[in-house]
Amino acid sequence: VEASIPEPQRAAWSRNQIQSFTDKDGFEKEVVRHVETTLARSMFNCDESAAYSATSLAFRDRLIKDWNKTQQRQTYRDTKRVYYLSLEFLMGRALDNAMLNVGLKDAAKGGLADLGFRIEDIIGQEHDAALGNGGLGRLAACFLDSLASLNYPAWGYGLRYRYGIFKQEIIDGYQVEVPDYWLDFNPWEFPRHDVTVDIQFFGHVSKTTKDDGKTAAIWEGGEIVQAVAYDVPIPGYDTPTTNNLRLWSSKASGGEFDFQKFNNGDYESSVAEQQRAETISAVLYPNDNLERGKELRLKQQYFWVAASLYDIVRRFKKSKRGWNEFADQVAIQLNDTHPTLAIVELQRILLDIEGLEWDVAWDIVTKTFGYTNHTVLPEALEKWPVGLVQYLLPRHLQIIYDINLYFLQTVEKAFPKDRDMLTRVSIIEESQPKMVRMAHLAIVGSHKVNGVAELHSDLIKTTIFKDFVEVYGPDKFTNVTNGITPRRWLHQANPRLSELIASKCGGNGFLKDLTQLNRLEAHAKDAAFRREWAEIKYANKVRLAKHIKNVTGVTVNPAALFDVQVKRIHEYKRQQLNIFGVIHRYLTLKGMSVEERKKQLPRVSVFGGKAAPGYWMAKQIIHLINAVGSVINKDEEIGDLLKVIFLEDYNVSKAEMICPASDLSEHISTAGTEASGTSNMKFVLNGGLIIGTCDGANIEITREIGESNIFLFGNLAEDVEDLRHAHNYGSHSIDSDLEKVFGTIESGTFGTPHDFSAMIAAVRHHGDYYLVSDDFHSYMETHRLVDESYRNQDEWVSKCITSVARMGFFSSDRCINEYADGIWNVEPLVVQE
Ligand code: F55
Repeated sequence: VEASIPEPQRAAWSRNQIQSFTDKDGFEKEVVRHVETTLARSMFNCDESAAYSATSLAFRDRLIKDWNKTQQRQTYRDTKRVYYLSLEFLMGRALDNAMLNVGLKDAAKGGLADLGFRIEDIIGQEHDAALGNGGLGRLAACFLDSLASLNYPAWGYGLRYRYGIFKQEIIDGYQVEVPDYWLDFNPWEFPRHDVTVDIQFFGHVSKTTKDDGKTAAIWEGGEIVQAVAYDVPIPGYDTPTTNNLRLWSSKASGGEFDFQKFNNGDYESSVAEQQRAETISAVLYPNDNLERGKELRLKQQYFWVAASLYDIVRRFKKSKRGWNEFADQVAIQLNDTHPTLAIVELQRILLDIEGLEWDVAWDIVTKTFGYTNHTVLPEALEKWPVGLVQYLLPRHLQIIYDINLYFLQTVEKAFPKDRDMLTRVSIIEESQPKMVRMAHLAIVGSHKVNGVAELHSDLIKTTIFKDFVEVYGPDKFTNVTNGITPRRWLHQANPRLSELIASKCGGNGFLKDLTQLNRLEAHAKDAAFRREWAEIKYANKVRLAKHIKNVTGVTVNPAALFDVQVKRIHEYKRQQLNIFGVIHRYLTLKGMSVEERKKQLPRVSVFGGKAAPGYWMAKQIIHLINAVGSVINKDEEIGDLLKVIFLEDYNVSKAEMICPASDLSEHISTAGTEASGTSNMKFVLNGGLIIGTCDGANIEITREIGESNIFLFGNLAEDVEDLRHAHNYGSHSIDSDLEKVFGTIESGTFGTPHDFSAMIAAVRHHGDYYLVSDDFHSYMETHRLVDESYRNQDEWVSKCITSVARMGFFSSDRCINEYADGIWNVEPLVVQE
């Protein structure tokens, strides 16, 4: 019950909010206050960790005001909201981002200096929020930044994992996984113990007859787990809009313990139940582009989806509108198929709880949802055994069957004699055991389906979802090419470059309208500007070199060409192609006279990325990279000419250091396999060139920056099928240079050859599915072009500047505006301050 306080009194309180700091002195006072009161410590023994905590708390206070106002404004204006449902939000650190977005980083820098700290050290204290695997999770985080920066009324919904993606250690060249417990001190989340939802699992369905004579389904029995909301403020850049990311945490229902059991003396099983409930949000599944069909994963999905929908529906109901207006007020985007049960859950709410007719409900559902696909790899497409769904969510399975029935009826009308068509598009796969195909359900339940880069969006229309294009027509399928936020990936990661760019682009406007980068183009030919540009790149390389020395003990020459491939380790991303290429380079150098060697360009090959713990081949690739590094890095004949570094525990905050330090980055997936890629965008935006295949967003990057500014190589997506066929059925001989590489590995140069035999066999004997041998020659030739190009530094730097000038398209702001226009039909909420 709310206390009845007169409205004018409330308004007065609301106006008279706590004043937050606006300058250095105000910031210092706040830090001291937090150290001495919130943290109950003395300024005399305030270490970096305490300074981080106090600084974060000061900025957190600063955000709360705008956050509350934003929520009030959105409620008051009552406009359509966007809900972004994602099982992953790979946020990275929050403090630096918050300081930059509210425009008070300089104040904090000065204040911390007065207190005896360097701001970089304080920022470095923060633990990454790593609630994601890779590209998909980081995309969700970039989208939140853009949604807030562009003033869209938007919420993110996710799971509050106790353990994010594991921490990677490299021990004797092998990956070892260590749990990432990140919640010890997290000032960026606000527990909402009053915002809870009871989530039901298991049980059974019975039928009742309602007053009007119609039958209704009742889902009863089973068990209840409680979802508790934790809210994270998402500040926009240079705007008061501060949106909300709501993460759900699981808890046993009925509070701390089941008191009935407790009172019956069954203390242990009451604690056990508590722990079982908490398991649901305990850990992020560490697989990228692989679905393993675990029961707990399905529980996670339903738990999160049901809590989110309950919350969304509750908010809608407060507006006192009719259901016919639901889709005008609510847009829900499904980040891949992981939240697809939301479609079924909304239909269940409308049908079973709100009592709407099936067709009326279904119309609302399909108008509400949009689905984004992120992969065509078959092993990543989600399918759940019908039996498992039946057991966990009996009512949902019935609804899925009904959705499928009505859908197949319409297909049959359109394609009367095509039984194969029905089998192919069915939501249920008639296999042993039967499976629910989540992508099919997501397509049928959404009004738009999008891919994440042009090639990928074309591929889904012509391959995995071809039949659905026939059923629905082509307009249901669309493309929204991915983007990245220039705030984090340029301004925050590379402050000096950002400043240099601002000096030529008429200020910081480019951070909100990235197309303004085109003003740089005129300066690519300016020698003085190029010198400044190159000097910044060099300083960034020095910083990375220091980090490399710190963590690996290897000294690298910052004047060498830094060649970087950092991303999840996966055969389709072809880190094996890269390391085979490195071995080939090594053999070539070894075969040279001392005189010849002197003419060669020094290189540092940097690798980084995690392998899914159960992905054996990916772990072998990591082992080979480390084995090669440990031989080459101590070969005195080679010295600075070639170094091979594996940086352990690649994550968002390391990416912020690595991207600005690369000369060349590698995006070399087998054509047609990488849906988009987003690190390609980050590297180019930071003034590095890329070597890549005609895949994903590489193609659009090429179109934007020009063919002469990118090193493309390899076979095209359209040739992949024939090439694979040739490996399996034709006569196919493997590139002789690649055979030399294999021979060297097999001779024991990099340790026990047996350790690497499976990687070689995959190419030689198992059909070379990822076409490493087909692309090896053109890859090596293209690396030769890179070397040649890098020798002409003026031209190289010109290419870098021109490329950056043409990267405006790849802002996630452009991308979010396309979703808002073409899929969500929402508009920004103009802020009048
Ligand atoms: C995680 C879990 C499952 Cl079950 C399936 C996939 C993933 C995952 O992490 N996928 C992923 O990161 N996909 C990537 O999405 C990016 C953003 O759209 C793309 O750029 C990238 O090409 C794609 O691989």
